[in-house]
Amino acid sequence: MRTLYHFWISPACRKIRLSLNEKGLKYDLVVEKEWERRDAFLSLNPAGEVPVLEDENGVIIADSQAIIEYLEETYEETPLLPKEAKDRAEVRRIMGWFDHKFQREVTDNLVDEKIMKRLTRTGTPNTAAIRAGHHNIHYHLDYISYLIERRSWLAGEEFSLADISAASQLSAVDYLGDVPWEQHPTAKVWYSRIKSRPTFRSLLADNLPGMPAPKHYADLDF
Ligand SMILES: N[C@@H](CCC(=O)N[C@@H](CS)C(=O)NCC(=O)O)C(=O)O
Repeated sequence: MRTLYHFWISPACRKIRLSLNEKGLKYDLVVEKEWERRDAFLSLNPAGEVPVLEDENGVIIADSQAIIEYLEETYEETPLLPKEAKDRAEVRRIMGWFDHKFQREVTDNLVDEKIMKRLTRTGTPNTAAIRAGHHNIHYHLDYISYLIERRSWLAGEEFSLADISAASQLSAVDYLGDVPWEQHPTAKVWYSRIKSRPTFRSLLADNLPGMPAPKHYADLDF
């Protein structure tokens, strides 16, 4: 069986869960509290980070981008990257935007401060960081609206890994109720289209022990 070592609220892990779901690949989820630095997990990934995928052929891959490329090259039936090199480059540009820029400017400032610090008992949330996260998210939602006003999906006419990367980040912040959807109706419509995909259902069923999701989180007409 295929196994994914993950943590619920991790955008990098959500990116892999969504990609496996879109490709119709079955897998078992193992919750890995990576901060506990288990020897058995460090032997799978010396970087000590989730996600880590153990494929049914025994191949073990760490790092979400490496896993994504492996899945695209190994399971080609449902491609999540377009054919043309210029279009693939645009998908990768937008993936980078959300995996790194959005993660740094928004997710780290909100999810890490409000959830991960509590789980890992590494101090109290930094209010300046939280304020910055609330401020920065508007710029990113404006950019999503700008793209969606010109394209069907973020990187072009097809749903792709660009939408998966962005939705993985936003869904983690939405778990906190910190996405100002009302002020960004075009971005909200884009997210509701993704939220209603059957492949997204498992993410909407997440419930962190002791931190239940806000009502609208799993609501398709939020
Ligand atoms: N480059 C890695 C980073 C993933 C990552 O940041 N994972 C976080 C959880 S979201 C983690 O495991 N952090 C533990 C650590 O930094 O030690 C990837 O894309 O898979």
